[in-house]
Amino acid sequence: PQPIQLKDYTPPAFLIDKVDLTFDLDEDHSRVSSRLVLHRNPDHPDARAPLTLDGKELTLESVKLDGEILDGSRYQTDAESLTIAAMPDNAILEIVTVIHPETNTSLNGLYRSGGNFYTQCEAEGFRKITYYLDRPDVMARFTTTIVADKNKWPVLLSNGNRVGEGTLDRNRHWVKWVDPFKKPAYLFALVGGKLSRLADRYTTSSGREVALEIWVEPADLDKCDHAMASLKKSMLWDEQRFGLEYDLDTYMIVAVGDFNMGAMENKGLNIFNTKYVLARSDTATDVDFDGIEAVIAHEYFHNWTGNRVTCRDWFQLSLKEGLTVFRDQEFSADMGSAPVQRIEAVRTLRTHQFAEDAGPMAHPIRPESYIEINNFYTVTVYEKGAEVVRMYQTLLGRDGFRRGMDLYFKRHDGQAVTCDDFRAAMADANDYDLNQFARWYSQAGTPTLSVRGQYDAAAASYTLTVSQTCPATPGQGEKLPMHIPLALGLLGPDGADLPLQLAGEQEALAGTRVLSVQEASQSFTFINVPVAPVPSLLRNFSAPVKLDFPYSRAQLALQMAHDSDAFCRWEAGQTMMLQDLQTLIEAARAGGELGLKDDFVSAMRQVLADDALDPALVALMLTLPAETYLADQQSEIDPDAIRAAREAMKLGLARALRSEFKAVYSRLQDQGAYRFDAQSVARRSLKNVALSYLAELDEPAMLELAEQQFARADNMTDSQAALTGLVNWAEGDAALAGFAAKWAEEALVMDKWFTLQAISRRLGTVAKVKALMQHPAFALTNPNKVRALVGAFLHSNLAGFHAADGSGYEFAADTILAVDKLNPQMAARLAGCFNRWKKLEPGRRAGMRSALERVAAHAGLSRDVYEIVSKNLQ
Ligand code: B3K
Ligand code: ZN
Repeated sequence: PQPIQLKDYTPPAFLIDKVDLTFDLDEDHSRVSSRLVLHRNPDHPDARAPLTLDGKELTLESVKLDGEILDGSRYQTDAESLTIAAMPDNAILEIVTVIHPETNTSLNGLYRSGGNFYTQCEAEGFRKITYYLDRPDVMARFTTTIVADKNKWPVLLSNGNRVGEGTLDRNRHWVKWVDPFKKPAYLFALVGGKLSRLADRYTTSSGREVALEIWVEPADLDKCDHAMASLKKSMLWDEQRFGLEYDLDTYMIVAVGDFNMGAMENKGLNIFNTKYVLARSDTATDVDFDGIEAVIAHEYFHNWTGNRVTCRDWFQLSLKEGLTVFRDQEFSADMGSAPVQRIEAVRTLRTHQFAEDAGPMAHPIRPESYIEINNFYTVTVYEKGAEVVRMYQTLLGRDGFRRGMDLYFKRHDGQAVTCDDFRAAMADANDYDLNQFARWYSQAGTPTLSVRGQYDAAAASYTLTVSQTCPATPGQGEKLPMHIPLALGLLGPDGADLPLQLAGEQEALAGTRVLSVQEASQSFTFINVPVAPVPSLLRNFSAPVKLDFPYSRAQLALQMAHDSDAFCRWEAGQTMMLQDLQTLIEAARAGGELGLKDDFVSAMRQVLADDALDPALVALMLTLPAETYLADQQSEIDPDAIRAAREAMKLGLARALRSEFKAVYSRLQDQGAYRFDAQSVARRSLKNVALSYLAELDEPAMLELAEQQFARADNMTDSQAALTGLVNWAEGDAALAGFAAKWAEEALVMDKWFTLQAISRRLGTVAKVKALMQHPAFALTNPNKVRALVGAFLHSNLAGFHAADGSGYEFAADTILAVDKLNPQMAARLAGCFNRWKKLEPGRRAGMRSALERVAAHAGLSRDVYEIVSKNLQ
């Protein structure tokens, strides 16, 4: 397969004004009739260019041009397209194709799930429905008529407004939908089936009445309230923060159990993974509730950032995704605790995106080439993309950012545009030079910011020297300096913020300020600094970089206890924790003692005793970094040493702070029934972190705590936390069995049951995972199940996956190949488990290499998996 290049972009030869679709849905095939009104694009360089429509896995029945049936000599087809060479400048093209949703296991295009019909068209799924110009810069007005059996598929939905319905012979009925907004094909959606609806209403700030509908399988109707509440909050927030209102009379969300990702922002008809809609306190955890709120918001926000203004081509994906993730992060910060949200976002970025940036798939947030676009829905495009958007706001201020957004919509509403258009709107609205900032879009890799401080007591000045470097990434050896906002404060000996005054400034300002770092190396001098300060750097994580500053242990402890910036406070703890984990990893490799340092233990004790701190922040400060993140800090990865070190730290803290953890655990026992609000969530999170430490102690009394919590819990957060503590011990078996019996009918709860075992240090072995794949609740065709069991094992169980005998690698290769036959997108996600292979110790490295080579050599590999394994082997 040949890569597609950004530099090869050309405008489409034709544009489509209007498309009328008729779907005739049935059990063993479906027929799609399409009528396109097209005209030649004056912006295309060749005024006589042929019309080439995209199409895949379609059975063509007929082609009509301006009313005349074309015989086979007038057009050509191949596996991916239909071409008509002699095309008038204006034309009406009618095409009939037959497709097979009932055998479509890729979950891309039109497919079946639980008897119902659903679509997924982003990025290039529409071409599996009918021949079309399946590219985001072709925007058309869609009309959709759906015909189907009345009893089997009573509910028929598509984008826009329902304008008609009726009955036909043979017990069939039809429904017609018109979407008044022009849109690219990737935003098309259709749903047909037996579904129940939760209905509500919303009145926009300008008085538009919007009908809100959440459609689910009838048995799930009692799990939609949180999603509906989240939708209403999102609608209000976007009006208040960005002045953006909803624009149709109906907003529909449909939940489906077979879905490749989280959710999809189709115009007026979002289709969601059930995981991001369904929640009841006994089936969903606090993390699930948060996730639903965030994903509902994300898809809703896409209506403006993505749908009203869309991408010119798929290289611009971060234009809509980075921006929309930033918007959902800001929303979540306003709904709950802003510092907690920020720290969690940073943790995700560091654990997953920094790893991507350091591996064979490293790419800038605007990639320059791809083989399969679905492989580029990445943490880089999404989460690093959101960090880049956040940096505009950090540099321009909230009001400046809003001015930029307003100008962006004023200029580009209804258009398909590029990341440069967004940057230009930000620059022009604020008269701010963002030329150097463009490098964030073109350079891959995580920059390191090295900062050194020099205090001059005689001059009462403090000079920070800031230098930046960025490691080479595949295909990008040379890197130029980036434009980096560095937010900082200076702490006095008591940990309080000192006033900040740069040389040349008239006044000192209290608190945080943002330095604009643009050179490879540059200095900033603060004056009137009365004492040698401790710099509080990269406040609120003001840029997606690695920070290098030689903090002493005492300075870290001071920041942990006093920094006014919650992120820096957490970060200081993480830095100390990482230093000590590194020492433990080295000791484990050398077969030495695995003891904890006293200053670390007392700093942690102080955190635990600090009643003034938000319990959620305390919980985060006590949470150890993931094994995979520790792996990424090593020059050569030894999975067993990493696991041993991490467990030694957990057990060491549990022993040293046993009574503190017990006290916290008892203090935070819930009074009364479950509530989902920031305060209750925070209390539960700290209580359950305390339990997770106590459950490390090999003491019957501690396991009893977990058993009691498991038996009494009235909510899934507490139930899952207790079970997590138990599964590492033999005592967990009974609990696991009870859990499976109780929740056999709840697919999303069974996913948790699979994951717990996949990542358990006791159960998470290759043999156990293989056995679980035979469980009746498991299905290789269902992405949630594959992610819950196989994905969790390959991606989150470092020592299990990297079993020294190589069995994990053989299992990964076999499973990737099996899934690839069914669902290439899903298989490619699993194949990412090899991305670290070059950094493993030599024995495992050889095992990974041969598994990778076996996958690469397999005949009939999808483009998706081919791209991942070939880039790994380069
Ligand atoms: N835009 C979709 C993702 C589509 C993924 C295609 N493989 C969901 C989202 O980001 O909101
Ligand atoms: Zn998105």
